[in-house]
Amino acid sequence: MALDIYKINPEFRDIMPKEIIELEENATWAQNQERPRGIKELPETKELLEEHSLCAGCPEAATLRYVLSALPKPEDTVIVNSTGCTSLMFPHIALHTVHSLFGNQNAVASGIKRVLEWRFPDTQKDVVVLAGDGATVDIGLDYTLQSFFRQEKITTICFDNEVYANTGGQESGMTAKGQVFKMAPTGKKFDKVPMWELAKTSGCHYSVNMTGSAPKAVAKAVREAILVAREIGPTYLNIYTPCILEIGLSANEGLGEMKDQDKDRFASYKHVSPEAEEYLKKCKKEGLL
Ligand SMILES: Cc1ncc(C[n+]2csc(CCOP(=O)(O)OP(=O)(O)O)c2C)c(N)n1
Ligand code: SF4
Ligand SMILES: [Mg+2]
Repeated sequence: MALDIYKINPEFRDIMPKEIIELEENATWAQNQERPRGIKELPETKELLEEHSLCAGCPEAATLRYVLSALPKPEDTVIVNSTGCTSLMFPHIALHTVHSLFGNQNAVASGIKRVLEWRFPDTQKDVVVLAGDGATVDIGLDYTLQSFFRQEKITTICFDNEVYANTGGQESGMTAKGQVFKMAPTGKKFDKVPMWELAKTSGCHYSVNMTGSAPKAVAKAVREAILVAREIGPTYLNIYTPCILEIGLSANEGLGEMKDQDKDRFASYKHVSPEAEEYLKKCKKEGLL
């Protein structure tokens, strides 16, 4: 049983911190366990991420919670991260995570996926990359695309805040044309790279562009992307999680910004290959979706 990974040794139970006991007793784990798992359970169950050191109200933190709540099999999932604001949450996630050198995340994830398939041929292990736009589309673009070209069975999630936030506001390929940042004072000179389209052209079987405004929509995309990656090939999610600090919004304004962009630059884009579509129908019949 995969959940045994988190069973506390009875001899140590009375000295365990309350948080660890709660994690064993109240977290939602895989779908086929007694307790159901999904976005609806999020308000009532122990979360896999409860604390973080991001700015108050940062949409990345809320969206990561939705992502974690939607993993089909969290105890058998490895999440690969890269340096950036997202990496400030990773030490607090109660799952297997790997921090890779900035930009290398898709190469590292590809290796991990291959080794896991070889080491655990009878267990489904999901490998998910979660990194910022600077890591995914700028400095790591080569590795991102190569993993798509090679049809690595991994899911790549880009938290697109359209800036190098963690290093104080440089423009990235995902920054919108004309945008001025502290360290891009003359404004971006060319258009935002449509990474979701590039993902499709480069071999992704499932590619979505969306914002983090709607928890259920994020959860659905995450689950579909991971299931397709298991059986068919690489999948990509581009999720707008604005850096409220760099665009001058206050802590309670991130959601409104995402909602505004749902109708504008992040109006929903979804590509599903014919093979992936067939497979998702099968998953639905089997109750995996
Ligand atoms: C190899 C390497 N190059 C550069 C850096 C510096 N660095 C740290 S975070 C970061 C920006 C991250 O931007 P992004 O991936 O968009 O994530 P965000 O902080 O915006 O969430 C950079 C350039 C580093 N840590 N390691
Ligand atoms: S700098 Fe921006 S992306 Fe980073 S934690 Fe703060 S609001 Fe979030
Ligand atoms: Mg960024």
